[in-house]
Amino acid sequence: PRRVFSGVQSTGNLHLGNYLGAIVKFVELQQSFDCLYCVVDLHAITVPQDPLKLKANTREIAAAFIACGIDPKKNIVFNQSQVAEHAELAWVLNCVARIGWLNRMTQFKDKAGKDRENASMGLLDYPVLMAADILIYRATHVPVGDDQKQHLELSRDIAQKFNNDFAESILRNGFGEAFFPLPEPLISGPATRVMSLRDGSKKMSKSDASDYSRINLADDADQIATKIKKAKTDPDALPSEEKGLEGRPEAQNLVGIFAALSQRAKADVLAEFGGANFSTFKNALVDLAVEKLSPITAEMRRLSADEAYVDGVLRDGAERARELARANMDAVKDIVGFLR
Ligand code: AQP
Repeated sequence: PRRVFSGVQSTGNLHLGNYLGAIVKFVELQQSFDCLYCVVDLHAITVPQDPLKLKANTREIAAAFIACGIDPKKNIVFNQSQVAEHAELAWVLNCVARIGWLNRMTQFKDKAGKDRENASMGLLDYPVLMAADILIYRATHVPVGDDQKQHLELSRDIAQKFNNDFAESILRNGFGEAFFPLPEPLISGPATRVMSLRDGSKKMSKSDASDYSRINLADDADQIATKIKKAKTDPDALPSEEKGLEGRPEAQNLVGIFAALSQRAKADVLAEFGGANFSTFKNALVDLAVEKLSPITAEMRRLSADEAYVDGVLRDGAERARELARANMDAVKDIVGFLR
């Protein structure tokens, strides 16, 4: 069966990149797949988190999922730490993955910075836990932003190596040729990598020190307008064809955002705005962004305030997730040779 899994870390400042790169896809996919959408709080603590804020951030992401249109009855919406099998499978996969594979991960290199010896073990192990998140449900499809492509490839390598290492036992236990499907990344559309509004060479990020670098889903209309109007651009007018965006990262980014928000192709947006200067285009983008994001922001605020409701959704989702996870973990135990 086709099954979707994806996660968002509960690290605060959920932004337009997370929305267009991931959450919009989550909403589309619920029509044709069984989907699990997870607030990955175990991943969040790979860098230090304030315990009180972590809980609030977990609720905020769950509220954002629902506010964006994810139906928590139709799909499974939960937070990772409530389903112990994620960490349990991660241990087994740690013994499958190779240290060299993890040392090559660019996100680890970026986040660990120069003082690598002092990064948490968890930060290095982040992609293995991500593989466990996906594989514990034997998910087949994973919608993510472009920055997660390398981690998804690693998940496939880990699944493949597990299938190879335990091939005989998998067969003996009645699972045929392979136990884990190789999960397919779903990365598509005009905004798979939304860039910082201050620097077209850096991705829009939760942790950027400048709040002007990103549009947060919690921003109000005035903040959205100010940030878009202050966004870095070059002095030229917009081109009328896509190839005119080459070498103009900021223009590329704003046109991509416009296209994604209006569900149009970039070429189509440029056919309309080619020759216009940035102030005209930015005004149109402000109107569009406010129109699309304001209802989400309002609903997110309303839901975030209702802790009992959000906690109930996550508890219910965790119960349903646990049932699937437990059956697969039992199978993994049999395959690996653990007595139970
Ligand atoms: N700029 C982006 N453009 C498109 N997609 C993005 N995603 C993140 N940033 C962009 C996608 O959002 C999903 C959830 O990501 P996450 O919870 O791992 O968030 P993150 O990548 O940690 O977010 P940041 O902003 O990048 O945090 P820091 O500042 O810690 O580096 C994923 O599918 C991701 O691809």
